[in-house]
Amino acid sequence: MIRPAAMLAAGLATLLVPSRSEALNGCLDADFLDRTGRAELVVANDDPTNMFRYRPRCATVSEGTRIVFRAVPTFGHHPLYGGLVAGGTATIDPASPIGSITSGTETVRTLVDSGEFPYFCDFHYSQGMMGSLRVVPTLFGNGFD
Ligand SMILES: [Cu+2]
Repeated sequence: MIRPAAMLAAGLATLLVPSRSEALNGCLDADFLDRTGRAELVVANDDPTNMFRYRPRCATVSEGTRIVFRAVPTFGHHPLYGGLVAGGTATIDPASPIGSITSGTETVRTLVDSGEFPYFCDFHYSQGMMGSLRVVPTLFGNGFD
């Protein structure tokens, strides 16, 4: 998967924002929805026009946010893992707080520590079924609802 435009954008981001230089699982800086300051965020493949797409795909949340992962129809059809997709290869990150979700329709993970945590569907990542969550300290959150 060669995406020159994305690679160029990532390169520019490196110059401008050294601490957030890489586009993990296709999430460029501009792709991240600000969902900081909320207790909970739902991530689901519930787009009727594309069931291989997570909504939201890329989001920023505050430390301690409960992430509700939902699968349609089940995680048996869309096994989700914390980890990185790079160069067309998916690699599970055993240290990811997202872990693995391989059955049922809903699982909650609480993201306690700051960092970026990419995730993917093991069956469909090559079709773009992947995303990333950035967790930031609560102090930096804004727009508390
Ligand atoms: Cu899938």
